[in-house]
Amino acid sequence: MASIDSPTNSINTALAAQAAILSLPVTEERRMADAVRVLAMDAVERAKSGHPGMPMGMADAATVLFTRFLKYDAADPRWPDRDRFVLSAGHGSMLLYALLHLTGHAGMGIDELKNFRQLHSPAAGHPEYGEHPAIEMTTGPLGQGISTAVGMAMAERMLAARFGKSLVDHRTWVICSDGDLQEGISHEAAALAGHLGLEKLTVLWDDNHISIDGDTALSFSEDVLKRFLAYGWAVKRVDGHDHAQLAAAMAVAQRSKKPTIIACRTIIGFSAPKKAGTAGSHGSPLGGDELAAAKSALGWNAEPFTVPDGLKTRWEEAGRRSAGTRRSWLKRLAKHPMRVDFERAMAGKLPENWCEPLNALRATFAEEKPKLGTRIASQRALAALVPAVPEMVGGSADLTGSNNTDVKGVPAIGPGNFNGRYVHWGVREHGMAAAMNGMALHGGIIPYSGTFLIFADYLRPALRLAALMHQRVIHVLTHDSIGLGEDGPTHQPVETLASLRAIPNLAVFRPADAMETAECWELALRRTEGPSVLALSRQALPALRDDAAENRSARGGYVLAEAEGERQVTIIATGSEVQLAIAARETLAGHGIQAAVVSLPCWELFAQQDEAYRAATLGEAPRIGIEAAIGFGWDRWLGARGAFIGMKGFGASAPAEKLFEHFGITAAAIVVATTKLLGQEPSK
Ligand SMILES: Cc1ncc(C[n+]2csc(CCOP(=O)(O)OP(=O)(O)O)c2C)c(N)n1
Ligand SMILES: [Mg+2]
Repeated sequence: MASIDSPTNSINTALAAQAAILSLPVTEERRMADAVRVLAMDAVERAKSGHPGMPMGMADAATVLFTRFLKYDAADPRWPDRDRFVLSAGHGSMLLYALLHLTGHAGMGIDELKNFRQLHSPAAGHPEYGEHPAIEMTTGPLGQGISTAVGMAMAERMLAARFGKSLVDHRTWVICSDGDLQEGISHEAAALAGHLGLEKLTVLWDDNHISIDGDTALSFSEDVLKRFLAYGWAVKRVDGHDHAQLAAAMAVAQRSKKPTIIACRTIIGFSAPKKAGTAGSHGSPLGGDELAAAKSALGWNAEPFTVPDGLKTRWEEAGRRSAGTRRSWLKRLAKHPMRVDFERAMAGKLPENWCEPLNALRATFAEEKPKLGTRIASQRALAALVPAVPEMVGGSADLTGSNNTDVKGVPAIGPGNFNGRYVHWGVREHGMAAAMNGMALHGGIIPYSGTFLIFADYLRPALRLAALMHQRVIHVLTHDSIGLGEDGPTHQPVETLASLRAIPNLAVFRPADAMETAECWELALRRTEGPSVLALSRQALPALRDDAAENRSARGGYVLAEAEGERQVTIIATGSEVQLAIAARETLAGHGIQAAVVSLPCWELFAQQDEAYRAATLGEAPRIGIEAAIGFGWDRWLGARGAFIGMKGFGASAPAEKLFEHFGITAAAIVVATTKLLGQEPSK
């Protein structure tokens, strides 16, 4: 298809190229691709919204992949050794739904396609994880899919190293678009994939030269394949409508010793006589006339939402292509000495007695009452957990020594070596978080990360997706306030906690001492329904607890120190400020004011407690909140008669103690605020 590559890339060139392709003899496989095209056109037309262009353009590549290369069995979409397929360009969701329908997956019948984009349909606007078992992940935010796939490919290599090739030997395939490759996250992830040599990862790039604003030349002029070559990838360029070329390139990718990207030069909206090759086909229905003309150009006569029997049969055969491979795998699994461990790991179940070493550590903390930065306490927790939970894989975005995420004797993976349980992610927070999602989605791995809390902003979109997809990923985010000191306001989070607490289904833990840190680690690991953040201090914090019997953080908040007698005030604090609340309580008692201190390490868990528990914990006395962060969200706990002590703007560069003084986040400030709130001078 030389003509389409003319530098002008005009609509005329695209239409001429399209006419040339359409004049070729029609093969059965082309017909199979046409079935994908027309289902996409029909569903978008019926929904009166959606993105027909991408499925129409990539139908050929996807058909070659799903009929000749992808290892899957429509009868069991969760088969652990299936190839993973990620539709990174999630707007092209109808491509995926059409493929699942045609290959005979249960739960994606023609009625589901007719309900594309309607409430409760598994065929949602963008692919949503959990809506159908064959949807490997939620996509739509461009760049996330390809980057998450890197994590899936890493997980495959690491599990193959642990369980052997007879149980784990599959590939990861991605279809991505121009937008995916423009997004920075994909650069991070692709660089890492090249560095690690993830040879079983293949990306099919829908190189259609079109995005929403028009020709990609408006903003996209680098030589993408040269860039990937420089990352250490194998690269290929094919006519994305030529099945033989596509198949040859995929076969080469299967043998490659490097990750492979195949630029599939396509025509967006292929077959639409007016809209093909234009942004007009990207994100809206073709319209009745154009749709009819597209079908006629393809020689497609069937009624809407109907696929001629012969074609449907061929597709269903493709959906069963690997059924025998799956049966052999099941036999191998049944006899495998590691079967029980493999099944447990893939099911996300923790090993028996996994918590014992952590309980022992908590007993030690109760006994020794160590004064530790909670990041150091976290490292002690990891030293107890990581040997006990073989699925845990740690890492840091180049801050291992600061995040304290490493465990002695636990090796890191590296290029070509996946026999390790630690990842040096490099300074790639966003890519790290997406790849961690991929590891969790793949199954068999519980990933935890490290970076500074402030750089949560560099990974937020992936964290948000983890929350949306209910994935257990754990982010160890240290240096959690002005308490980090001299590095100054660029490094001091002030709004970060509030912004993370605003993400639904994310648990944000901010433990106050070593004991709470160990408790929060236990809770994060038990939390199978979503991601957790551990916000940890750089500075050392005194031990506030000497009881280890109960995990008191489990209720999200609890009375750490009750008032002597009737409560006159309740001081609520998190993390490093709980010690200030305790100090203020003592001073206030000296003034004859009886204060209770509530530690609130996890708002989300506290909010889930019953009303009676929350009411009893928070009490009826006036409340003071203290946290070295902005007060956004605190009114939720403080009630009408509350006061908040915290940050009002950015921090500054100075030793930590000076900063707490300077910003008035002190025990003395709590005392002043209390007396003001109670309308009384402290009695002498
Ligand atoms: C992070 C992100 N930014 C913006 C969008 C909105 N959006 C959806 S598709 C698209 C670009 C379309 O171009 P391309 O990726 O080449 O897809 P094609 O039109 O070729 O199917 C944009 C900007 C998005 N989905 N994700
Ligand atoms: Mg494009």
